[in-house]
This record gives sequence, structure tokens and C-alpha cells, in this order.
Amino acid sequence: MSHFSATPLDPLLVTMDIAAGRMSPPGPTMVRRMADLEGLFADQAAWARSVESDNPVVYEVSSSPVPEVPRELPHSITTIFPGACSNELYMTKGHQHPDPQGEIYLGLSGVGGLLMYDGTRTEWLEMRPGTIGYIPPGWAHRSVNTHDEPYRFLAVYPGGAGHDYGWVLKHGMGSRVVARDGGVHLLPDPR
Ligand code: M6P
Ligand code: ZN
Repeated sequence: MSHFSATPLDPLLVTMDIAAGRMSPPGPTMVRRMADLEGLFADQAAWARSVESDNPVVYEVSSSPVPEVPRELPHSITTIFPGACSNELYMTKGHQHPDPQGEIYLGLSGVGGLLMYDGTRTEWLEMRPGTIGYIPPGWAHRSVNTHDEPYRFLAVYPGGAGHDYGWVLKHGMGSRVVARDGGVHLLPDPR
């Protein structure tokens, strides 16, 4: 079966409802609860307690109808809610692109960070409304909410890039992002 859409999309106007983290017309949506982040937070006992208590929504993703197929440029708004597991801030699972291709994030509301790891080096970009974080090909990427309101960003990525979650489970992200003493800190996470 071909990866390419039989019929390319027509030009499309998409409206972002930034306050709600939604796109119109809507495409697929995804909700990730604490149970979906198994093996990612350092304090696994705290993770298990959180899953057992109310299994909170950590983040959600609302996409436009542009599909994840080669040549297309799918895009989505991700909302990471404020919170922490033990002291590790709420974050996305993080992934590599099996087909190494770049991606851009545009901060929409709230404050967060874009953590990137190429297996050797860790990079951290502070993201605010209006800032663009560029993810070069080959860098795993994870987003983190560093403040006390929802952090929202727009992602635009190549439809054929794919999502490899196993790479991050195995190699980590080089650093963990924790709240401590009223500040946000990156702690080395050697594997
Ligand atoms: C952004 C994009 C998506 C990604 C989503 C959630 O919207 O990078 O491709 O799926 O964030 O991140 P993750 O897939 O790591 O859970
Ligand atoms: Zn990506």
C-alpha cells in the first residue's frame, strides 16, 4: 500500500481557538493520561500512586484534518496541563522521528520548554507565546509545562516522519526537568 494519500488535500483554512486548544475544522484528537506515561517519570512509585488515585490528564493534542502521510504537513495544538509527578514537571512522552526530519513548534499560550536530545547533547529552549522552537532532524523532543497555567503550542511536522517512543524509553532525554526551591531545574539523567 502506498504511503501517499490517493487524493492530496485542497488548500485549507484552519482556525485556532488558542484559549481552548482546538482547531477548526477539527481532525484527530488525543488525550494522554498519567497511565499513558509509564516508565517516563523518574519516581515510578509516585507515578503509580497518581495512576491509582485519579489518573489525571497530563496533556491533549488537537490536530487539523491534514493527515500524517508523506509530503503533507500535519499540524496540531498540544496543551500540557500544569502539574508534577513527585517534582518532575508534566511533560509529553517525547519521541524520535524514525525518518529523521525536522519539526517546528510555535508557543501559543502559557510558558514551557522544549527539551531535545541527540543521544549525546541535551538542548533546552524556553517557549513563550510567539517563540518558535526548531527541532533539527535526529533530535528526540519532549515538551514540558514549567508554569502554573496550561502551556499550549502549535506543532508543524512532516507527515512521513513517524513517531518512535521506544527510543526515548531506552535512551531517556539526557535531562529531567524538575521544580525545586521555587525554580525550574534541568537535572542530568545519564543512562
Ligand atoms: C506535538 C507533535 C506531535 C506529537 C505531540 C505529542 O503536537 O510533536 O507529533 O504527537 O506533540 O507529543 P508525543 O507524541 O511525544 O506524545
Ligand atoms: Zn515530532
